[in-house]
Amino acid sequence: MEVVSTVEDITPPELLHFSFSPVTIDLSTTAQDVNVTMQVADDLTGIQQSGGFCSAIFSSPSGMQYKNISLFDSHRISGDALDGTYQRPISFPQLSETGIWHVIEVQVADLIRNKRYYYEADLIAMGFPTELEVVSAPTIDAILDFFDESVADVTLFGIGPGNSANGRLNALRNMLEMAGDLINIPDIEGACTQLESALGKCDGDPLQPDFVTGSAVSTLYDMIVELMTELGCE
Ligand SMILES: [Ca+2]
Repeated sequence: MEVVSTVEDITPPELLHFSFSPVTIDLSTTAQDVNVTMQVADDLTGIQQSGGFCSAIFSSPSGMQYKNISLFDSHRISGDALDGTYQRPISFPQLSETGIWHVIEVQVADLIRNKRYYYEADLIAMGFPTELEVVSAPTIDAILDFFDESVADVTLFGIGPGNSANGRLNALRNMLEMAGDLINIPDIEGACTQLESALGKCDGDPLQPDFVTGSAVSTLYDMIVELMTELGCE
């Protein structure tokens, strides 16, 4: 009788937990950290101790921006190499793409590099979160850019009796520009007053005739409201 004893590790680790916190970040005024937590277990060799044994990739809404986070031994907050929980913050800078970012891949590997990949559908099936909402209030420059682009696209144009349409379009732009000057002083109260007036010219309220119309108006309105919220207007 021949007894062959082979001890080999041919099994990649398993992801037991994946989460991140918070699930919504606001980049209006500063960069924000998102804390990524992973619990990973392996049968024999344990988690690879260097070179990013486990990692996660966040993809921006357009797919043009990626955030890759690698978790090392030093990030283990409990357990051991055979079953441990790891946590590490990942920083999202200001001006990152806004919208819903997705965790598109989590990779885990053991000491001899047996690897396992979890894609977004796998993570969802396992009950783990994959969506991170990134929000940021628009700057006055972004609003003015949107205004000018919309005028160029003819999705925003002036309305008014007689020949007043163009004058009203320009008047609204001047209000926004003035708000920008006041923000820079800074005279936030004055800026809020200007923005409030601008809002009244594109809110669709029949009691106060709008200065502009077109398919871009609702977005313009939303951008002004977001900026006012950010400034703390009221
Ligand atoms: Ca293994």
